Amino acid sequence: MSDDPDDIDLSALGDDDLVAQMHDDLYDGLKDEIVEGTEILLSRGWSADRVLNDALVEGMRIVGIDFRDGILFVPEVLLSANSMKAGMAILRPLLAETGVAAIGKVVIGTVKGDIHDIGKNLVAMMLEGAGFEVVDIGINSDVDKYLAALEEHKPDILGMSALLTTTMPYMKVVIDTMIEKGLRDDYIILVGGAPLNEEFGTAIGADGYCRDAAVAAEMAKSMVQDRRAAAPA
Ligand code: B1M
Repeated sequence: MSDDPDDIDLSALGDDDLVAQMHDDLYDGLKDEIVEGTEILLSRGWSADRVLNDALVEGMRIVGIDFRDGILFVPEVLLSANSMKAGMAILRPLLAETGVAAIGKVVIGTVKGDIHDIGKNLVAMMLEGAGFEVVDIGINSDVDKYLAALEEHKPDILGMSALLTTTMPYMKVVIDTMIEKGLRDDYIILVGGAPLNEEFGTAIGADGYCRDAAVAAEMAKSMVQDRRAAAPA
């Protein structure tokens, strides 16, 4: 806490006011305050996923609305995104704390032309929390990058993320290339991202569309189990 009299003492706020203040701080891109708020909520016994959903994801949803409406612009949203990432970095080990052997492996990346990675990172964290080993190949991933990662890591699942209506069709390019190379059926393919829906997932030939990170973790678990159960002994 600084000595500036205008500074708010976050630790003096009740839970609801602190969460509301964190939404404002995320909006204003105040990374240190988001880190502090995250730590305070955890120290008050909040679970990591409650902090994530109520304080961070909800705050980012508000940022998204004003970005859409032209009230916030790219530099401001980048500051918000960096603040969100700083909060997520504190939560990551807590969400991944399952202590069980990996139940499967996932390669995940954001598609070519798309640099949005907050949702993908969240999905990766939830998958780790569900017991998966996750190989994150990052943003702006072209088909060669996906194929190289599949070849190198031999995962059970390929996960693809897209946040733009202009980049989501690239998921089909990756799947079609896998079909051409005879690789498609070796992997479970899950897709997600705000502009997608179930119909799109089916149309491009994915095995599943995941509305959010919790759905991704559930779907990944059940699909890997089903596939193993169906495999010849
Ligand atoms: Co971007 N952006 N952005 N942006 N941005 C959106 C997506 C947009 C909807 C904003 C808006 O207009 N309302 C809009 C897209 C419109 C459209 O395509 N129809 C948009 C635009 C237009 C742009 C630019 C073109 C702006 C510009 O330059 N003029 C530009 C594009 C850059 C590029 O990619 N080439 C751009 C840039 C940026 C920033 C760099 C400033 C920043 C990204 C920072 C970063 O990610 N490191 C940014 C941000 C932050 C957003 C919004 C505000 C927030 C996205 C986010 O992080 N959401 C976003 C508005 C919005 O979505 N409300 C917006 C929080 C996150 C937890 O949710 O990503 O949906 P989400 O992930 C969820 C699910 O979708 C799902 O689970 C996640 C967790 O629950 N999921 C998966 C996601 N991926 C999955 C993969 C899976 C499974 C589930 O695999 C198995």
